Formats: sequence, C-alpha cells, structure tokens
Amino acid sequence: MISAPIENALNRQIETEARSSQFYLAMASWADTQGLSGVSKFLYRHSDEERQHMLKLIHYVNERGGKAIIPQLDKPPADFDSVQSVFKDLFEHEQNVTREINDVVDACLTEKDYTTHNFMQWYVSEQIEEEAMARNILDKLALIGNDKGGLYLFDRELGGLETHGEG
Ligand code: OFO
Repeated sequence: MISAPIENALNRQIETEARSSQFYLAMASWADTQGLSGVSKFLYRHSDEERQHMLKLIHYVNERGGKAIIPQLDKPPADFDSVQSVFKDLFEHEQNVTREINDVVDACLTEKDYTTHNFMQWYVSEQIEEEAMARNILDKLALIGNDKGGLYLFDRELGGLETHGEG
C-alpha cells in the first residue's frame, strides 16, 4: 500500500507524462504540416511512448492500493518556429521531467517506500536516454544550420530512428 504523499507524487508524475505525450503530439502534428515526415513520425512515436510511461504509472498506483487520477491538460501550442525550436523545447521539457522524477525519488526516500523507489529507477534511466537523445539531435541540427539538403537528410534519418523506452 502506498502512502498519501507517494500517491500524490505519482499522480503528479502521471500528469507530467500525459503533458509530455500531448506536447509531443502537438509537435508531431505541426511537423506533419511542414512536410517533415521523418520528424513527424519520430515525434508521433515519442508521444506514444510518453503515453506508455503514463499508463505504467497509472497501473502501478492502482495496483498498490492508491487511486490514479486522470489529469486535465492545457492546450499545447499549435505552431512552432522551426525544427530547431521544437527540439530545443523538447530538450528543456525533458530536463524538467528529470527534475520531477528526482522529486518523486526524494519523496520515496523520505517515506521509506523502497518498493516505489525501485519502480522509479526505470524512469531514472529512461531520462538519461531521453536527454542524451535530445542533446544528440540538437547537436546535429546545429551542424546543419540553414542547409536545406542537410535538413532533408536529417528528416529521413529521424524517421528511421528508434525513440526510447516503451514502458
Ligand atoms: Fe516520459 O520520458 Fe520523456 O518525458
């Protein structure tokens, strides 16, 4: 059975994962309208994965005697300035997610909930992968700059790239 502080912390994390999924879905749909089919495919997949991260938490909370709350979400942006700004936003968003995951881990230690602490380790390693991936993509985009041919190849490559971490 999880304690109330842990239940609340996990419910906040459910909302964060739902927000990530919604945010990346907005990015994917925007990329779709810009002819960036590879980028869009990558982001649709990433959005699906965030939904899996959310579901994994929902199941855990309910299995451990808590009650998962399905959150209401703000409307994400409909437009983005550029592919660069999309991935800059994504990277910043993931860094915030990492901080939030660390807060849940902190709460587990305070509450001496080692079962949830163990469960959260999957999310801790997932964040390492996600931040590394976003940083990698930003580095590539910095190299490409305004080169249209480079962007074309980048789009193709991203369409075939694996995202990370299906729950
Ligand atoms: Fe759920 O890993 Fe990104 O946010």
